[in-house]
Amino acid sequence: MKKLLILLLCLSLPVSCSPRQPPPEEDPPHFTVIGVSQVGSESGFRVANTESMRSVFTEEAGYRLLFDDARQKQENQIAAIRKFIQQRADYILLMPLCVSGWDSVLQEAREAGIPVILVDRTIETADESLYAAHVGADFQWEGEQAAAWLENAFQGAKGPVNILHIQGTLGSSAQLGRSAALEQAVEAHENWNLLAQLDGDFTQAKSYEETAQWLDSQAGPPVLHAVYCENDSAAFGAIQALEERGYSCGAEGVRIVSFDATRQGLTYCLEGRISLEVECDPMMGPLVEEVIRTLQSGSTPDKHYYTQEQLFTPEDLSRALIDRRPY
Ligand code: GYE
Repeated sequence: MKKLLILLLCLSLPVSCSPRQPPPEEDPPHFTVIGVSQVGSESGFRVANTESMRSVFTEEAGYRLLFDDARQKQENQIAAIRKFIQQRADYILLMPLCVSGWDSVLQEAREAGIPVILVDRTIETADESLYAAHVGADFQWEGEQAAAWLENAFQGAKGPVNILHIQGTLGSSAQLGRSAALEQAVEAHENWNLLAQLDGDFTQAKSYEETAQWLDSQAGPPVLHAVYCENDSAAFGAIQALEERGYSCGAEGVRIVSFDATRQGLTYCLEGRISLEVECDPMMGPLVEEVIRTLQSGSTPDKHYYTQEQLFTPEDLSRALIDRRPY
């Protein structure tokens, strides 16, 4: 009877009576939590930029990545940042759609003690301390390179130089810098004519639609000397609309200037259909990680880290060089 009682007691208290102790729990691994608010997936540049973040901030390297694609809407980016704050991210990476309207949500991040790093594009704010650092390209410099190339290409032109301008997402720092450089160059050249500025939104579809519509709305086919496309996707859309209407793009026809230098953009350039590619390097993951390490060590990073970029014309290119590029 006594034995039975002990047995029943053991059954009701299995843990205390169990002869084997459970293995001691290991400490949970410590991950640095990174919230990424990506603007969208509108272009080859953007897809490569996301890929670069994903390949650097891996669990093997000690990170947990919270990723949000805002589908080109600022309100989605603001909602994503608030979600990262709730999830207690250690750092927030923001690729901002446009330059304005970030102050309140960045203040919320600051109150929660989460440093925000701007990636690729930058913002305009009266309080620069709302972000820890910015990693990206100098868009005005890029635009100036393109304008200088156009100046050289049309140096001897006797008559007017007619330029069509396909802009990127209006109000983004990439658009503002690249557009400003062209506008200043147009101001500086009496014979440069800006025929129209169309909103290509950094996508091939929008650029195609806007260019086709504009061409079709003119009294006759306009004389075009150059099209300044603010990214490769815009160039693909514009070229498609132009070629469908009998224009030839290249040294003997309309000079297409483009930004990003993606593999596909450079392929068009090798074929001669894009005359100039201004590189814009999306592979910023390693540089962003350096900034995070600097912050983790308690030091203050620089405010801006600029990517190194170059120009390409058809003569600079080969298939092998294009294939070697990471994007
Ligand atoms: O040129 C374009 C993209 O912000 C630099 O955004 C970036 C631009 C890039 O979608 O392709």
